Amino acid sequence: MISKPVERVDDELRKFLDDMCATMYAAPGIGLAAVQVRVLKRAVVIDVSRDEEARAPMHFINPEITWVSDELSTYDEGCLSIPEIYEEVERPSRCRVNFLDYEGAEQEMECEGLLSTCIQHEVDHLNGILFLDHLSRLKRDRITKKFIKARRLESTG
Ligand code: GNR
Ligand code: NI
Repeated sequence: MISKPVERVDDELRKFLDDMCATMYAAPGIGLAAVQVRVLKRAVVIDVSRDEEARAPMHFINPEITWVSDELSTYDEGCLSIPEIYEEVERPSRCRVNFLDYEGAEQEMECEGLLSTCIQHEVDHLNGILFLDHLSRLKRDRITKKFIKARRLESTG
């Protein structure tokens, strides 16, 4: 499921981005891709500030990762689309991303730390990839089985 490029950054899109932020804060999460609210647009919001008093939402429209570092780092990732599962995922430590901002202006940003991990996680969503796809087959199978079992328990009460 691949999300489609945004054609125009207008008030309607900005309203949608504001709604996405509200959903992200309510979850709560540090990032959200439009596909997670069932809209197949290449739009992402992120706030890694972790300070409820001073929110710092970032908006990434049509984000493209143009460079990644050879150096890798590992982060214990979670995903709002895969509740209650947390796994260590290895990704490039740093990356550069091109995108349109809230005003529709072209931006380039070099990211590191949690922001780098998060933007890579979100761009994956736009390309139909989940963090589970970065795990070993063994780990992924184990999680899939856990989900199947949980669903079976739900249906049998
Ligand atoms: O809230 C989230 N936390 C998180 C932690 C580590 C790496 C990525 C993330 S993103 C996640 C929210 C989400 O699912 N975004 O798609
Ligand atoms: Ni996610």
